Amino acid sequence: MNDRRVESLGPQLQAFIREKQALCQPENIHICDGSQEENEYMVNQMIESKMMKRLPLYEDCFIVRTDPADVARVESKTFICTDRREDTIPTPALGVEGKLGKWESPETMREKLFDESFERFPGCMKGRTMYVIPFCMGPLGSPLSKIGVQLTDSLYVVSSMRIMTRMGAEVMNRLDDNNFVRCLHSVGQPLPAPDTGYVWPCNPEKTVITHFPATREIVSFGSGYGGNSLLGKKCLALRLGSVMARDEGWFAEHMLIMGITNPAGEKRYIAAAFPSACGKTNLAMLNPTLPGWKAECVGDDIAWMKFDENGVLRAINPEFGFFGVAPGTNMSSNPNAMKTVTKNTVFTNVAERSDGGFFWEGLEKEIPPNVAITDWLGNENWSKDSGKPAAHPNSRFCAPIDQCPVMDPAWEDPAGVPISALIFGGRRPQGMPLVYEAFNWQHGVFVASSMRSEATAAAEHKGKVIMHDPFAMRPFFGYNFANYIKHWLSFEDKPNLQLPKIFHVNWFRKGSNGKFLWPGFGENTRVLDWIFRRCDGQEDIATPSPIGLLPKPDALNLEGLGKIEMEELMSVPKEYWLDEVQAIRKYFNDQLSTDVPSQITQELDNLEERVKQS
Ligand code: GTP
Ligand code: SPV
Ligand code: MN
Repeated sequence: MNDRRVESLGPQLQAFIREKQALCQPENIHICDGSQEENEYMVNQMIESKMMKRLPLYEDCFIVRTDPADVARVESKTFICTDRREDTIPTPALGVEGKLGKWESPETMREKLFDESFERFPGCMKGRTMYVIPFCMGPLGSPLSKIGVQLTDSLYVVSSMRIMTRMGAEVMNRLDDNNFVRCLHSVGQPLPAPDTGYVWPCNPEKTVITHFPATREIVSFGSGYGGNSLLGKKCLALRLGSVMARDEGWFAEHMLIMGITNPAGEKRYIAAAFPSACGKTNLAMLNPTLPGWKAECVGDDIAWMKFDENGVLRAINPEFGFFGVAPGTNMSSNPNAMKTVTKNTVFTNVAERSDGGFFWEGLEKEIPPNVAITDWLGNENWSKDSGKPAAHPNSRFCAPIDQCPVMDPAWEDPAGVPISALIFGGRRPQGMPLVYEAFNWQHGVFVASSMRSEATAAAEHKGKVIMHDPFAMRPFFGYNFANYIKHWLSFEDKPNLQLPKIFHVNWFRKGSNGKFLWPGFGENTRVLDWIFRRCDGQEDIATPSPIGLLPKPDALNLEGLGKIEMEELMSVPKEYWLDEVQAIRKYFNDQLSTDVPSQITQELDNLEERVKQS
């Protein structure tokens, strides 16, 4: 079936499809055109098979429940495959386990993926259809964009890729047969599926997510969820993206992009990197609480950035949709997300209401009384007395980006938007002030390299440990982190670049009562206001501290806020920072050993000296 259409494709793409068809042995091949009719047909198939359910309260919204064994990205099963190990991961100190990615040789990994004896790809699509998805990361025709083709046996993946990327016939027309990223994905479960009790095919025991930078290939087996299966996102846009960025002199980062306009009508764009589930979507769609300010969204998860011929750093959002964390989203924390997700949206692992609506933690005050709730596992009459969450903590909405009411007018500009500031941050319950500015580019790269954050449900980590997550990229580096730091540092030496200022923020500091010291969300405008004024060159609002430049005591606009414990929120406790310096030093020594760039060691020594002197 569909043979005539395959034969009309370019020889390289044809060869790719034929080779994988012979390997996976699907029943059919379907080349996706991305049309509305095609999507309706697929949605109906998913509804018929009971994998998907309509949420009748909204327009074309659907709910999907996964197998509880397949609910998040799996870092422990994610590999980058290069001939030389040191191209992919730093060499840790003797006896230390490397935590900056996983490496395998291409030969060994190909055997594990494609050899019969490992029971992965050979015959894995028997009884299923192989869908061919041409997709573009970035605006069609932008010099910064990249085209990929994903083969998959998951209808959920096709439908989600249609939301998350520019996908279909128009991309196929523009595809350069000699230059596309080859992506292969299977849920890893031929039909008839074994009865797991869930209508969600997957194969957790055999799951692997693999990347082959040399041949620009991605191969993913066994998981249908998010970053494991929507291969344009973390796999292409970040892991292979960071390799392409290194080779071609740009940046592929885990960053939101937004525009902010002050009451005088001046506008600046910023990009901000926070680890998974640490506030990118919320900041990207910010509803400013300060009068006269405007915030507009360009992207909420990934930024591709390149200096233009005038030395201005320009950013595009390679995505076309939001795959956002549901819990915590409500009309007061993120009204713009709430407005975005009431049509054409697929919800995964949220809870369902008896009136045909959705529910998750944080919506308690926004649902009608007396509705019954079915939790994400399908248990009816959920009650919070059960002590278990109704929605999985990593449950997500997948929604078209242009439905967001605050998209920036330039969000699809093929040239990208000009970036004035780069912001890094994580969940730091202690010790880390609300905001500080790096002294210069090299210090900023050090600050980003030594970032830490409390673990979240976006990956398989247990508990709330404070983990190192440099650049918020730990799960997404496509090559050796030591070389990644050097790539960032190298821009300081290039002539005529307008290097953005670098900042660090922390919305998550807690007081002695265990409560957040800062109200966050829309009130974060007050921090952006300070950052904006620093970018404008205002000198008298910052004061040096051992860790960087802090706002002067009255420099943050706190008008109209209730009582804030500013001293506690902004303090830089000496004992805490001496420990922090030790932790960072140990991390670099353990994880990068002799590969630590000398500038980073220098910055760390300087930091230690300044803290000791304080
Ligand atoms: P990924 O999509 O996983 O990359 O994550 P993200 O960085 O986009 O995370 P998101 O914005 O969805 O953050 C989700 C969590 O952060 C929710 O639990 C929010 O309630 C919480 N959060 C976001 N902004 C703030 C804030 O300003 N203050 C506080 N206290 N919590 C926040
Ligand atoms: C993240 O975990 O950082 C995400 C969600 O943005 S996923 O695409 O599942 O990786
Ligand atoms: Mn993310």
